[in-house]
Amino acid sequence: MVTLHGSAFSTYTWSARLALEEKGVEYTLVPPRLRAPEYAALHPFRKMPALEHDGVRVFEAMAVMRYVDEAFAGPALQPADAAGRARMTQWMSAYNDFVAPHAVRGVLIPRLVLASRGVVVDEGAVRAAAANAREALAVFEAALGESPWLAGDTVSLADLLLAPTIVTGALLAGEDRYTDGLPQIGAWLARLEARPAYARARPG
Ligand SMILES: N[C@@H](CCC(=O)N[C@@H](CS)C(=O)NCC(=O)O)C(=O)O
Repeated sequence: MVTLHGSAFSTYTWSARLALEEKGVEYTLVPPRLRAPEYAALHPFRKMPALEHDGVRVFEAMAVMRYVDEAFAGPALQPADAAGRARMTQWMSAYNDFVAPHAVRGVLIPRLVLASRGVVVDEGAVRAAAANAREALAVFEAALGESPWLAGDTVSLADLLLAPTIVTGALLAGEDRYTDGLPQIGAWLARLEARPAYARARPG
């Protein structure tokens, strides 16, 4: 029995769901009670996603996704060789450090979450974050000009980590759209969207 604590709006939760769907794992998605005292036992930093499976608890998207790939049967989502695996981890780490802080925390959360709660958004900060996200994504764009997937010839956890941020960014307008002018990323996303797991994991 697998329980994933996370919300539909969360890009990191969506990435974990993509991994679960690619593996064909049945799971229950539970809205997280981030502020509840007991949630600290699932995720001491009170974020999502967090996963529970037969007494195992894992937090942090990257760890959750690796666990899903390694604990269950189904197609491997990590390269078997050391170089390929390092390449996958490199792109996951680069996503966490250079894309997510700008794209997710700097643009998506202010525009799609905070604004709907009536919080006044700092326009200059969002513009700067979108520009930073665009600059970081140009590096991913160049990599995807060299190989169909971030870690090489096969889809991996790195692709599943990045995808929700690209799909959600494309919903934005004007200067917020950090996804414009990235044709290799567009073609890569079309490849990912054609996979059956993608449709099953897509929120709403
Ligand atoms: N380092 C964490 C980041 C997770 C994260 O930032 N999750 C966001 C949603 S995408 C969250 O929990 N936001 C709720 C909050 O901060 O209150 C991971 O990789 O899982």
